[in-house]
Parts: sequence; C-alpha cells; structure tokens
Amino acid sequence: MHTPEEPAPTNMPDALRAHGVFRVLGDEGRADSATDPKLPLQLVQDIYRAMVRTRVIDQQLERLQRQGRIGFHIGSVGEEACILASAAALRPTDWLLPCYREFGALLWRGFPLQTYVDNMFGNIDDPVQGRQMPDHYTGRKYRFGSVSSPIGTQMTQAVGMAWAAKKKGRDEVVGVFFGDGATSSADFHTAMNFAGVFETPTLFLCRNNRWAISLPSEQQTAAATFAEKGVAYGVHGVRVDGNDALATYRVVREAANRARAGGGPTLIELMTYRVGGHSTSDDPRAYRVQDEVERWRRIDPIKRLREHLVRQHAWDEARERKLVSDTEQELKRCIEASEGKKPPPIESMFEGVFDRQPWHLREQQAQCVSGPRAKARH
Ligand SMILES: Cc1ncc(C[n+]2csc(CCOP(=O)(O)OP(=O)(O)O)c2C)c(N)n1
Ligand SMILES: [Mg+2]
Repeated sequence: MHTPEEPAPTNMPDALRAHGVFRVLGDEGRADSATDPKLPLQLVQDIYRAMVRTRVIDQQLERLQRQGRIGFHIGSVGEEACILASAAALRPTDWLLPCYREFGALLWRGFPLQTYVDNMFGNIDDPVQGRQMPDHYTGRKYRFGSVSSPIGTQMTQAVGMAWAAKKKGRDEVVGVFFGDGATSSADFHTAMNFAGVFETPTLFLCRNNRWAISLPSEQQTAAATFAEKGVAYGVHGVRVDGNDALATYRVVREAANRARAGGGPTLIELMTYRVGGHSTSDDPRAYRVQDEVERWRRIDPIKRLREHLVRQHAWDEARERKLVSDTEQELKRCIEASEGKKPPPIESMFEGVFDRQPWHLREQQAQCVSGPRAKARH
C-alpha cells in the first residue's frame, strides 16, 4: 500500500501518486512480498494469457473496422489487468454486468469467440440478431449481462440482482463494470445508496481510465478520488492499481469474500488508462497529449505481469509468440466464418420481444416480408 507520504516509484504517473493506491507489482513487475496474494502460478499464467489474447483481438478488430468490414469496435487496450483479474477473482456462479469494454471478461467466462465475432458482424448467429451495434453482446448462460449503451444503467440492475440473490439466500455476488464518467450518472447515486442501505452483495468495479471520451477524470468530479464517494453511502471504498493484475485480483477477491459473508458492497476504483481512442469512431489526438499516453505505457499491465512471470521462469518469448499467433489464427477462422454467414432473416425484426406476437406486429411482419425490402440486401 502506498500512502501519500511514501516515495512513489519513478515511472508512476501523477494520478497514482496519492490517496493510498493498493499495489503488488512494481513498475518493472517485481511483486511486493508484503502484499502479494501468492496465487498459484497456473492461475497467474491463465490471467496473463487471457490479457494477451484480449489485446490481440482488440488490435485485429480495430484493423477490421478500418478495412470497412465491421462498423465499430470499442476496445480495452491498457485496461486488460483490471478487466481480466476482476473476472478471474469472481466465481463462475457470480454475475458480471458489463459496461462495453469487457469482451475479455465474457470470453474468460467461456463465451465462444465465434459467437462474439458473430455479434461484431450482426449475422444470423449473433445472439442479438443484428439489432444492436457491434460490441453490444449478451451472455446470460455465462451469467454475464447485456451491454447497454446508456451510461450507468447496469449499476442499478446489478444492485437489484444482488438484492434478489441476498433475499433468496443465494451464495452469489454481482460485479458491475463502469467508467469514471458513469459516476456522474443518476444511476450511480441511486445504485450506491440502495446498495449501502440494503447491504447488497454488489461489487462496483469503476474503471478509472482517466477519460470519458474527451473529458479528463479531473473534470468529472470535484472529489479527490472516486473511491471516497463510497463514504457518503456507507459503502467500502478501495483504490487499486488497475494496471496490476495481482493487486486487482486480491482487492476484488477480498471484497467478494466480504460481500458473501454479509459485509455489503464495495466500490473499487481501478486506476488504469484508456490507451486507445474511446472507440474506433474517435481520434484522441484531438484532445490529449501523446506524452501522457507514453507515461502510462511504461506501466502497461501486460508488460508488468509478463516481467513478473519471466522472473519466475514461468514465461518466455517462444510461449508469447505461439500465444499471439494461435490467437490470430483462431480469430481469422472466426472472422472468415462470420463473414460467410447470412444476415438474420428480415422477419426476425418483429420477433423476440413478445411471448405471443400482437396483431399489429403480425400485420407489419406480413407486409414487410411481401415488400421490396425482403428481396433487397438488408
Ligand atoms: C446517458 C448517456 N449519456 C451519454 C452517452 C455518450 N457516452 C458514451 S460513452 C461516454 C463516456 C463514458 O466514459 P466512462 O464512464 O469514463 O467510460 P469509458 O468509456 O472511459 O470506459 C459517453 C458520455 C451515453 N452513452 N449515455
Ligand atoms: Mg473513463
């Protein structure tokens, strides 16, 4: 734990210097034995592999968007540790509600890569039948909620689900991802208050990646930290280095254990950085300086965890090359398959909302199927 009095490691960006940010890995991936959760090596390797896989997929999908083959991608470059280590610290029986940068967590839960890529293309096998933008996935079977575009809505949903789990006596916690910007939404305050009063087993996983599109986090709030917002609601607040997979794992696991034991919710501020643009529709060079990006790259979450593993002779370049190449090949096969699939049938637009289709939708469906739209590409 670094307190404001302690000297900060040299490469640490200013944002990490103050307010007791919990860390295990130093900038060069050296673990502090006093805070190290001492996880089994196999688990650390699994988390590392998932982080690298997530980054490779991110890079390839951005290329695919630039080639005009998919319309949109919203990625997680630089935020892999806080996303994957949080997912790994929860049980498969716990629910996880995403913001929109957490496809890595969905894949961690076992969601097939092919189905994720089908969602990127909105084809016939897309679980949301092409009715949403790419990267708006859903994975109920994997206890993973739907991406909702309106900022913040998933927080109140997560509190409701956690409250239900508590009332029914289920041994479940609900983790919910959101960004620093989402703390300005009404849902954040409603969710935090309800969670505090009813002591729901909710983990508020706030990815403070320093930006909400073009608004820096310093302008998002007058408070010194996001974690301290928990105080007003009687909710535990913790600040953790979100570029440190081991620290994130430990903090999330401890908060989950407390929630399971009836100790209520925790707001976890995951200090990280959005290295890429907000999405493929954004060019961050218009509003931020490259020097800031470079400073955060020095404490890249993948680099730090790799250095930690290499130091223990548990990772090497050959393994890295194979992992990257296997992921690229697997993704290439999925993309080829997705591109070759048909779009959802046009009549499906009128299905899936009502259990029994009302007369006016039946009428509109019949009209659409017999009209020119049904014959054209849609
Ligand atoms: C209610 C609402 N207002 C505005 C938007 C537009 N919008 C989309 S993402 C975003 C920024 C969110 O930033 P943050 O919560 O920090 O998440 P990050 O993108 O950094 O992960 C905004 C303002 C929206 N989707 N919904
Ligand atoms: Mg943000």
